[in-house]
Amino acid sequence: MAARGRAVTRLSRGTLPEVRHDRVQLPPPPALAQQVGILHLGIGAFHRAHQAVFTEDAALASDQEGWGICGVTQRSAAVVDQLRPQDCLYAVLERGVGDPSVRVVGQVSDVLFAAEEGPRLTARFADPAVRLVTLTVTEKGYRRGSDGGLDLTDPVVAADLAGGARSTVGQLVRGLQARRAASAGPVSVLSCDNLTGNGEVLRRLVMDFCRALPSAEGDAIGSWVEQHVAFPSSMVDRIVPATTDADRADAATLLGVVDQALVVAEPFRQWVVEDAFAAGRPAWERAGADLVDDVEPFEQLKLRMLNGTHSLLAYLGALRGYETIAEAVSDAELASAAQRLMREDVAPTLEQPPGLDVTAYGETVLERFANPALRHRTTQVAMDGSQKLPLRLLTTVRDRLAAGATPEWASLAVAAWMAYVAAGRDRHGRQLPLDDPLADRLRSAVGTGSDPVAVATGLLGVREVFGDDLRDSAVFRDALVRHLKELL
Ligand code: CS2
Repeated sequence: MAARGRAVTRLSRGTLPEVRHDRVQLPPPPALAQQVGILHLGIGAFHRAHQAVFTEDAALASDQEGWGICGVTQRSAAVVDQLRPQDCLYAVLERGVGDPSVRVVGQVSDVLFAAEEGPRLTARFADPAVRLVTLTVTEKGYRRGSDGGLDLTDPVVAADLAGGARSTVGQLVRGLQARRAASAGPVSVLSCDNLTGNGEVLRRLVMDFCRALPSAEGDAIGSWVEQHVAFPSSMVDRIVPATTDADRADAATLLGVVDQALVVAEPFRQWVVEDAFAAGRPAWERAGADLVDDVEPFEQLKLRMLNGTHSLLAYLGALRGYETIAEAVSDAELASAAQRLMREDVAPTLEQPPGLDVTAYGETVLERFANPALRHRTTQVAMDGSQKLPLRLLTTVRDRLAAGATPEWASLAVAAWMAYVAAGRDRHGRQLPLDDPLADRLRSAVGTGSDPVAVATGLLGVREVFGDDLRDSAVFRDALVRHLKELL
């Protein structure tokens, strides 16, 4: 491959000597991560920039072998093509204030494409050395119905119940069945997605799947899961925008070699994990993670303050024609809306997490959003609104309504999502992508998209998003219509 007129080698174990040792943090020797102890479902950019980094730092700090990661990609073989030729090495390009920095991570030691390598996946589940299954499959990957349980009407789930293993929960249960058959021992399943009570949620989905199997089969695996599988909760935080060609070019200059599996991230990272594992865990506390008894206050704080505000800025920002979150938050009106959402709507609903100041947390969030070097696109955060809003904004709306208050700013955020769906264009007439598993339903719910009352009523009728309670709340509807009149 040629770049800037010179031959450029691709990153791999064999080419590590060509990496610029003076300015790049190199991975530990391969022995540290050779033995796979973690099976990770959903090896996208987020996992590589977050849990893999914590795990490598923990292994290094405690000189602990046996927690190498086997990454599973669910939907596309592209990740395998990026990682396999590089011996699963990749770099994390950190963009903060000042010059970017780069490190090469070696904690991932295997990667597989679930759709084409089913037997290898099963073998990993059945391997006693694997003691932890971690997940980043995004909100929609859980395939929950409107009651929060597994959506048994989902065709992929139905196919999995008939013997397949394509959905995340189907894959998990089929894998756990193989583990049981192999007597491979207890295991922990750790969700690292932005869901409230993600451990409990996942346990419920797994049990729902077991119960929907033919009864003898379902009983057998269901009671095995109850006895042998732990589902700790965790709160994950690091802003990881989609990698661009410009990022890859910058990283190549810093590294001296080309990395096709590069990920980009902000310097900040946080991981709060419920310390309730069935078969051990890496010494993540040695890498700066917080191992606690109860994750819930941290999850609420993060989802409502950070993710809720992120969505507000994404929809309002995209409508105003801003390409990035940093541009959106540099607009004084939007920054003020973000602040007021956190202060006036979210903060009163929060339980104070131990050792954390909610106001200071909010300020840090806005500083992180203002990082111009990240170039996190508004339309990326705007994706999958139907899946994200209930968790990050509608929880706040419900709590405020129950307290007899009008959630003005949370309603503005929801109205901005509605306007984004209904208008489909920013104020310069440029098209806004509607990337959402419910896209067709949402489009038909908004009608012509220009009448605020019709837009609010149509979208409030999407039960998976709003339930019956919010559809029927006059206070919420009035607030939405008021904001939509401005926005549309
Ligand atoms: C963002 C999150 O895309 C989104 O919905 O709000 O991915 C956010 O960047 C992370 O949760 C930060 O930890």
